[in-house]
Amino acid sequence: MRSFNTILVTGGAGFIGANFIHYLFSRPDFQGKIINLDVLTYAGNLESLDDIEKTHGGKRYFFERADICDRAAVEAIFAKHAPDAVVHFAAESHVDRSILGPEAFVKTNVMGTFTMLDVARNAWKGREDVLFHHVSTDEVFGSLGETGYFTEKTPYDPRSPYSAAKAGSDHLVMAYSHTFGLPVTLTNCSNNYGPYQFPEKLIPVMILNMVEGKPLPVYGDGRNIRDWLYVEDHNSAVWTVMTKGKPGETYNIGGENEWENIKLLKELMASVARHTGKNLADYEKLITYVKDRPGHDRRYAIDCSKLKKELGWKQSFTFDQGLDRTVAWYLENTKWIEDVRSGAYRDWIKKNYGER
Ligand code: NAD
Ligand code: TDX
Repeated sequence: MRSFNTILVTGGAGFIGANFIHYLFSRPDFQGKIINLDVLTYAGNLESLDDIEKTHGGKRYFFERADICDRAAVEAIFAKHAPDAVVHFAAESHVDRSILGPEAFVKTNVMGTFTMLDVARNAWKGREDVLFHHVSTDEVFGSLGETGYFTEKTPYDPRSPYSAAKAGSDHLVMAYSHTFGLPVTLTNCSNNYGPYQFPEKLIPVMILNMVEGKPLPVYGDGRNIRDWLYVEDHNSAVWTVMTKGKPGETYNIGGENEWENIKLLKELMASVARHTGKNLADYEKLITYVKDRPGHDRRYAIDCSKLKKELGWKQSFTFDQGLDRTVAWYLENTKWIEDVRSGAYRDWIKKNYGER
């Protein structure tokens, strides 16, 4: 089992990264330091880590504002903190935004990943007691029909600018392993949900629109299928692969929990209704079918048996438990929601870190 002294987490102010930092600090077997490298795009929010900053700031937790495409800045962070592991979450992550403006996706996901890899290779100079873990998505495998699953051997077939740029980053990671011997692990995960997810993704959009009595926009016929995983289960899988995975290998992570969007929405309505005490009918009347997402992948489903069999990981949260926690979190954390939506938080960033 590998252990690490100093872990450089990129994108730690985003949804999964912030949950990962909370998760690591809750683990008794991790006593090292975490460096959070994040440029704070619209999707990055340091409020998600206020409690961590208070408890561990300046001792075991350090924030560094930098762009992963900025080689000099990344080199300086490596020189200052000497990490022995990188967990690379930073990315542009929203498919709809990649359709509206693909360039940022190519820059951050491809060039940014290249920069992280190349700086790590130069800083680590052939060391074997280090690890670069790359966090990727099931979307690189394309779209499934009614049957079948993505395995680690499924050929890549990305179909949106987001998934194409993530596929590019995955190829670079494996190339750095094969060509330069950089110790890497790579995971491809299905759709995550949970606290701190930016309200542009399906589940938070729908929860907040229900509470505010706004239309619930269902793309196309609502019958696209996603495999949903509670974010803490994703992070326990990432940690399992980092500590026990074989360098140079890829592992699929999934919830084994497929839902048609429209059916998922009905589950979510029931959960929100339980929390708010409102009638289900009040939410059902908000369902609004809208124009489909261009190139909308029909079905994703992950076979994660390699991770389960070889490394002994399993999911800990049922879908009911995960949804219940997520709904409760969005109903309670109104300040976080107001701040990420209003731009008040962006003003705070400008004041403290300057214009970027
Ligand atoms: P997110 O959009 O919530 O967060 C991304 C974070 O990266 C933000 O804090 C942002 O400020 C930071 N960032 C963006 N560009 C940067 C740059 N150039 N330099 C430094 N920091 C930058 O994303 P997320 O949903 O937390 O996803 C994290 C990772 O997991 C991504 O690589 C994504 O592809 C992958 N993933 C996500 C899901 C999902 O369902 N959300 C599923 C599988 C894989
Ligand atoms: O308002 C909506 N209405 C709707 O019907 C939104 C935001 C989405 N949808 C549909 C599109 C998808 O079929 O819901 C499904 C989920 O959509 P998203 O939340 O945008 O996620 P998806 O496109 O599946 O991608 C997510 O999972 C894989 C993450 O955003 C990616 O970062 C991750 O790699």
